[in-house]
Amino acid sequence: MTNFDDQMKKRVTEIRSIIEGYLPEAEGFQRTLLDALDYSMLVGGKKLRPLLMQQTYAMFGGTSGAIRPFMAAIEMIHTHSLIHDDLPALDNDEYRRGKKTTHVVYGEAMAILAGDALLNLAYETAAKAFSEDPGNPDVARAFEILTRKTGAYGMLGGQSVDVEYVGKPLTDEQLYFIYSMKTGALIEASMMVGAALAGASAQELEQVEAAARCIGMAFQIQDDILDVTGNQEDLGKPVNSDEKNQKTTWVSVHGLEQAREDVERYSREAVRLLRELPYENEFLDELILNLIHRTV
Ligand code: GRG
Repeated sequence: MTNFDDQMKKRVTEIRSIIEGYLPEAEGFQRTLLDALDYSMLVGGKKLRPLLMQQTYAMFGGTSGAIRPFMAAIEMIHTHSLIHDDLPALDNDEYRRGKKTTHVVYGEAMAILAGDALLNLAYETAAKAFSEDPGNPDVARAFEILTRKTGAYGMLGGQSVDVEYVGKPLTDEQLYFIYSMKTGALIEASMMVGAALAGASAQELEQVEAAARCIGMAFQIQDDILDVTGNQEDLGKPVNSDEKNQKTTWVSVHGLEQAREDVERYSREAVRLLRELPYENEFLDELILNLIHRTV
């Protein structure tokens, strides 16, 4: 195992325990809802977004515990999006993170409610950062970024266009819009929250946003590639889902070879943009470049 793999394992384990600390006990009359919520959060996943947030925060010299509730919150928002994305009304998928999806285990109505509850819990959790670091104006800056990038001008905006154009051709501009919003926005939020909370300037935040957008593009294009070339056992979710759902993807428009080149180009561009900043984080650079070859 390389030094990078070792560090990665250690950090993901640490992130899992941070997240667990913010999850509610499944008790009370609403126990089934809380159970569904815990199931979805604890079932697996790479924890990439909290990791990117933590590493960007560290790169900008952040040291406060206020990053922890934000790390848990971004994973809650991400998991909410997966629960809802898997629903019969959207992708209708039965497996996610190697386990049955939330609607298969708990029923469709409970999965809708668990997704909604998780989104609310995310903001409730992020708000705890205000008491972790009282009087720090960067907490409010980070909070605003998190809320904006998740909604109609971020992830949900992108997803809405994705849904609207099912089975229809897309222009390059529309495809870029969908990818940079539905997938890119949460990665932008992760890294920008880290940078903002550590006191980054407006100009530095823009640079982080541009780098994160490239990571988001690379990540989604690789997701398209794996949907065609991967297998369910490794991915923990069904393959050929895009074809089944009549989705126009980067691979269906540009072909596999071009898609692979674009993943590499976007990833290298992200690292180049980060290296222009007067800070350094070797682990973060390596993490981004490793995503080019990810198989899960
Ligand atoms: C509110 C009805 C309703 C729907 C929300 C916004 C949304 C649906 C879905 C988000 C869009 C989405 C699922 C984009 C795909 C992004 C992506 C590649 C997710 C997989 O992320 P990984 O690989 O997953 O990091 P793990 O399981 O490792 O956390």
